[in-house]
Amino acid sequence: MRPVIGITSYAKYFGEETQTAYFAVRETYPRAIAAAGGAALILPPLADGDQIAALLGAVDGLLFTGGTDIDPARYGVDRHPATQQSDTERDASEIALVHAAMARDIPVLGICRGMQIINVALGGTLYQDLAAEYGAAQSHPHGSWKSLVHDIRIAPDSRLGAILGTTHAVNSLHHQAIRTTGRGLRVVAQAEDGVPEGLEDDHQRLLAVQFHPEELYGHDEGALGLFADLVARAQHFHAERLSAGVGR
Ligand SMILES: [Mn+2]
Repeated sequence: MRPVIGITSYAKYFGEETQTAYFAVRETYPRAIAAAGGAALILPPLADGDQIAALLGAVDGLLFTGGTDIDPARYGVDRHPATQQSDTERDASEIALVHAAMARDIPVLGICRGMQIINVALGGTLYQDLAAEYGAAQSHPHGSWKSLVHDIRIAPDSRLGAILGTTHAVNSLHHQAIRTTGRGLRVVAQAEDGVPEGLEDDHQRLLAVQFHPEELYGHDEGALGLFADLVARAQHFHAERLSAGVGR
């Protein structure tokens, strides 16, 4: 049976509607999970702890998606003018989800903002704007989802390295990046200018990337491999939970 992968969504306003948001996610995320052999379940960004506990009983893995910048108050710094408007409900919900997932050893994949929220949830910090605060040598905020804008170099002893090899061409649609890493996390991939592009934990529960494999999986085996890896870890987690008699 396909493992169930919970996918984080966010409030989005469509067209003329400015009073009532929809909880939405780009279709590429659930499509990539389905293509990799999983079953996608879209989760609302509701922060309540009891709901999160119940939802995590229903999923075998979690995918933290891309989106707007995290409120810099979450990592204890003043807001830079280039930082986008915050979604404080989403921040709170996803940080609680990270903590709950880590406590339960639930397999996690983070993408773009997803990598950043994992890092911030575990006490790490971010560059709020690469151009202003890092002096990046490369253009990371590139407008096109499908363009392979820069290479990343990947640690050969990492899980990411086993999936992608030691170098991989990626798209790049971010103006923020990891500055200091959170507890138990390691940067396992960097762009040529040193900007962190991959993150893992010490226990192989958690893998995250700064680029967008969900836009590339159709023609990039490595990108599909990231979702297949999450699905495989989720399958393993599900089997372990069954054998422990916990069920869903
Ligand atoms: Mn980049």
